[in-house]
Amino acid sequence: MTTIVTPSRSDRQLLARLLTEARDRTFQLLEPLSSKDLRAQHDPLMSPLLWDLGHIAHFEELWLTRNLDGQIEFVEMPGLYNPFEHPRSTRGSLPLPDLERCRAIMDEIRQRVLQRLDEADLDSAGPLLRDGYVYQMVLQHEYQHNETMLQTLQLKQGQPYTPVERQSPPAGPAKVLTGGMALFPGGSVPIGTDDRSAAYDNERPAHLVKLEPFWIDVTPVTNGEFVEFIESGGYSNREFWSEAGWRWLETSGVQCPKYWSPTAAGWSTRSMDQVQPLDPRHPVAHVCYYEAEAYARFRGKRLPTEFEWEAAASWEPAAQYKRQFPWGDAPVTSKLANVDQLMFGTTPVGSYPENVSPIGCYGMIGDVWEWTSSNFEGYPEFESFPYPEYSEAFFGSEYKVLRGGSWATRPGAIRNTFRNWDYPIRRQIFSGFRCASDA
Ligand code: AVJ
Ligand code: FE
Repeated sequence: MTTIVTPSRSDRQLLARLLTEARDRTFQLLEPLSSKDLRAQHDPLMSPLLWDLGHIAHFEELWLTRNLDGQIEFVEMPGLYNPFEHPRSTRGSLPLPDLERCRAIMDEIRQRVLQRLDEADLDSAGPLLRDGYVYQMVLQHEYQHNETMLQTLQLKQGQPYTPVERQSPPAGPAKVLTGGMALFPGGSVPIGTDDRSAAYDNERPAHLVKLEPFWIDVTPVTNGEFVEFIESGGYSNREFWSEAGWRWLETSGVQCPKYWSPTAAGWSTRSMDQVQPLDPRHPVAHVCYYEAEAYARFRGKRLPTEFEWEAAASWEPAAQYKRQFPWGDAPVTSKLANVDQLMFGTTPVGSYPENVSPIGCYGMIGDVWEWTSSNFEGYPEFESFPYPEYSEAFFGSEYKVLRGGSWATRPGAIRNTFRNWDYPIRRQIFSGFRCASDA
């Protein structure tokens, strides 16, 4: 007797495993927290962690049960967990169910989701189910909220957060390779993707962008390099700052990256519960767009556009081939790059020797998100799918694009074409940058 295993059968098993794995990680992150810490609004910028939890589950219910019965509108998301009804700063006063109750709701939803998955037609003609797209979307939603939760945990008031499991950095000294720049020869470069199995609507469609030759930093800007900016008066030298940047600087009074403190022995930084002397070899983190922009001017450089960033990360000019990841098409793992959260911080630049792009840029994926000079806009012929509130609602000049993922990004939510965005003043995100210049 032979058993015929259809591809969609194994796809279903894979998706079920991924859903379970995502949930396990979500709960692992929250394991060390008291019920008070789960409910607290630790910062006006962030939701209570209990809100993220309930929101993750109700988003999943909306897309993996209700939407399979007939198209819904995103605004039908239940009131408590609808992000558009409740701005983050107000979520601390919502009557959120406690962890036990929330967990029961999440388990109940998940059971129904897995039942539906058993019958789901992943070979469907419709783009929502075909190749499991909607499942990949829901998975990435949970992954992204994990990173949001880690921003909250880093901001946490009271006792600093102590993870239950922590990875140590790769052995062996990192190659010291700061300060260099790589040349991108320019030309017509494919940007974005036509993938419909996992990519978000904002990554589509693939289209050619004509680029002039440019230089781009081989590594993200390091703490050591950033200290030179501070020590040469970077935060008080008007000429390095854009008008909006200078306004931000004057109102915020900022003098260094977030989570840095001056001590008698020099700078120290905090990553979760670990306060350490500033390691000059790590990429600078928790800087806003304006700080990145000012630093670039200080060096006589500029920030790359998101297209330059993507070209430098993905394009093999000689082979005319576009890689999915800087190192090639092998999926992201925490062996290849500092991703997947469990490092709970950055690593020295160059710690992952295989994490190098065709033109020789290190660490484009992992450690820190990288600010680009681009506004978050739809690509030519952008089509909103499956709901405008993920991307389209945020298009415009208010948001800047960040690329490349951070140590807090789960591997399933990062690739060369992935676009993140935030306000240019935000610093609680795991954000750094690298510079570029015209060739
Ligand atoms: C893509 C990170 C900007 O957090 O606002 C989560 C991801 N969208 N739930 C965000 C997201 C809906 C989004 N970012
Ligand atoms: Fe969300």
